[in-house]
Amino acid sequence: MREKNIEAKHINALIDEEISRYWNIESRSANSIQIYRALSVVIRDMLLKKHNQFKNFVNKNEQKQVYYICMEFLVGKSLRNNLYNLKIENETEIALKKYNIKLEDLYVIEKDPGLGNGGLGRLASCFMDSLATQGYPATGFSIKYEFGLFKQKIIDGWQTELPDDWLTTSDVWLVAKTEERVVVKFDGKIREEWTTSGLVIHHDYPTEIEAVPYDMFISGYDGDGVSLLRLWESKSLNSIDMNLFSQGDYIRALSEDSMAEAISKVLYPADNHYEGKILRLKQQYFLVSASAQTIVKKHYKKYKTLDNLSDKAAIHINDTHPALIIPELMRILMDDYGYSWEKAWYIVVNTVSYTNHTVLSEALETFDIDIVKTKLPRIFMIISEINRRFLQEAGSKYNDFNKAEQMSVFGYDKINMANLCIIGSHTVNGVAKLHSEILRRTVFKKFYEYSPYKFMNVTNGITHRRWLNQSNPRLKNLLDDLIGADYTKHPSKLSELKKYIDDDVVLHKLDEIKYENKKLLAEFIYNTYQISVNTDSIFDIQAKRLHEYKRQLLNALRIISLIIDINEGNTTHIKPETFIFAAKAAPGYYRAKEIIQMIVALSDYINKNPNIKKYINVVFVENYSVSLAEIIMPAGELSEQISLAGKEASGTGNMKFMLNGAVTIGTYDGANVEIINQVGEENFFLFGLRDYEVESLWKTGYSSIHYYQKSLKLRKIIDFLNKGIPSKSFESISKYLLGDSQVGDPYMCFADFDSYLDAHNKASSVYFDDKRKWNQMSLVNIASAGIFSSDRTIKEYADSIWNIKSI
Ligand code: H2P
Repeated sequence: MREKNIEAKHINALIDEEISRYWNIESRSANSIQIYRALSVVIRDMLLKKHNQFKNFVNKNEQKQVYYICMEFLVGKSLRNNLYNLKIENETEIALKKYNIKLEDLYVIEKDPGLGNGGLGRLASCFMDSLATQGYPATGFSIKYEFGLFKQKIIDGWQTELPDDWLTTSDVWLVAKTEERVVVKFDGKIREEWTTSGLVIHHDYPTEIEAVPYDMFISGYDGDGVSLLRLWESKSLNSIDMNLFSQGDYIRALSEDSMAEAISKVLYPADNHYEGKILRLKQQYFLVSASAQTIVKKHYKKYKTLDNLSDKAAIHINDTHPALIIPELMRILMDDYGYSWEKAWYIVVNTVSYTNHTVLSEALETFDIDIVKTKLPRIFMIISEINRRFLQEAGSKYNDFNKAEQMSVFGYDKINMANLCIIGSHTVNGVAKLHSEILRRTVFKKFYEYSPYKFMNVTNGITHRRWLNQSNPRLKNLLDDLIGADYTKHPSKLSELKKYIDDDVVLHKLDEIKYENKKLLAEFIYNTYQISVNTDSIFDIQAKRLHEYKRQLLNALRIISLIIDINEGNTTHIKPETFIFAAKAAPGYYRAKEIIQMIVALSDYINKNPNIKKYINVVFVENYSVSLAEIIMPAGELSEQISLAGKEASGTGNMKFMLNGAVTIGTYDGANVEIINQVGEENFFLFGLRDYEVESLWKTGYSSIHYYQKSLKLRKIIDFLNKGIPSKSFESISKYLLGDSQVGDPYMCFADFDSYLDAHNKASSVYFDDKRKWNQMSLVNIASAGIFSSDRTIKEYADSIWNIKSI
């Protein structure tokens, strides 16, 4: 179903009207930016209208809806996605002829809103698409960071961070709803008083900040659903101190203003240590308070009670970042609506659910007790009471208060947000089977023993409509021809491709498509970096956040080993291979930045050495983003998913690559495990330790030196690093690997090195000696990817966690 009755001439009329209204000119003389803005406004308003109809229907039927709260939403560009989902790309392309411009020219104008670090934020955005497409009523809440995550530029080999001013073009997708702003309060003192009507809490709030909503609409594909993403902007309420201003002290008069507005300035990079981060705490409370107030107000207005909140609203907290919504809802219910603790608690727990996305201790957020106490005194009081009651209950149940204490929200001087989330939610889920099992077995063991019924798994997914249909049009066309376009809404139908497993024509076509996509990526690389890559080589890609556990370093060590072999003339086993990396490192994460520096140095070295470049090449693509991923994924042949087993919660890049026909080289980790289940071990290059082997190796004492001494290759690699690439020494990395003051090689690259090389050898012998088999492997991967569509993921959340129905 195409968007009803939209023809090119309607689109023209609407664009013309916008152009004349905004710029008071004839559309024929408008430039491409004006046309981009006008068209985007036209589409945005179409979605707004459609969303209103959808909302009215949901309201009329008193349907339950989900509120997805997340500090990150990596939405990617909107124009193409919306035109595609509304099925009016062709009509728009025709309409644009009038202005002598192509859609592609408009797509490049739009800037990627970088409102996320990586998988977490992109997952949230895929969910908005799948919710809308399947007709589930949904609102996402986040912050309108003025500068999303930084723009990455490599200067002299080192990652440099620049501000990312995405709003200069993408602001057009936002609709300000100033009239729906709310006030968020910080600081102050609390005074309790017993009166005849019970305990009364007096509270003064010296700091009041306004949260102004900006709405973005995310279309569903071929249906009536439209998701709403509401982004909050912080504004100072007392934006100017008139006293100071009139005394001529302009700067001080404005300083409160800029402090308040700092809340929605930038997105915190992942992997920064959060302790003591007052701004981060303020951002989190700002998001949840504004969102909770809105949800409650809307509900109360409609139902005149909050007793049935959990019947009509499912509030999902994505990772611990929005954990404060639990005490905030308690505050609103008790202080603003007069609920008793017991009744309020019942409502809150039955409304809230929580997803955990990591087992890494540094990412399991904690906040200093003192900071929370000063900044959010009432919230602190409520958290303390939640904890007191919980420990009381658990202590009595166990008849052991010390045992209960192990689940406390409070550490020595910290508040443990994950514990708060588990206590205050009705369901807790991990994001892949293995991850959920590890949560139950290790990180959340005590809680699992206490309330096993709360824990479940929902394996992540990606929207194949963006990651295949839109970003890989050649593959989409082939699939449409072979199996029909039904898979677009019913991704499990991708499996029908399997019947072509022995069809040489189809296998050849898949090969051609991959080659064309590789050419596009090669062109991009050449145009951007003047590096030419061999399109007949295997494209081996690792694209994800840079983190030690994801082991870009392991990949780089293999590259060094190949360079050493080539330099020694030992080339019989070496096949043409292009290594492509794309990754941002958190600005304060020195080791990650050093690994980028090393990869860039390898790239420079190879590009100056024709003898090495004959065989292999390395490219580091800067500023990884959703849009870049859309060029990279379709071109991937070997997908590097090589985290240390037990560390990657799920991964979603692994799903995007397989959907586009790449074969994975990977460890038994995260969703890789489920990919193997789908494709079979024969269509996956598996290597490395299993998670339980990693655990037991830690327990018995991991010694990288042991592997180093046994392996001539590793010894040569360390010599190479110490000598320098070509003159810059990477001795600090060799020290890191061998152990200096700490345990060497904490993510066990050495332990997995030999098996990693074996897996690569297997991959290259299939690719270069039996291309037909490789193409079959690729086909099986595409055909098995349906289960990793976020449509399936969302259906599981809807049925088993949120209990919401699609319209
Ligand atoms: C994280 C996890 C991934 C997971 C993703 C979404 C935090 O993303 O590490 O394993 O797939 O959430 O659940 P990332 O590392 O890409 O930032």
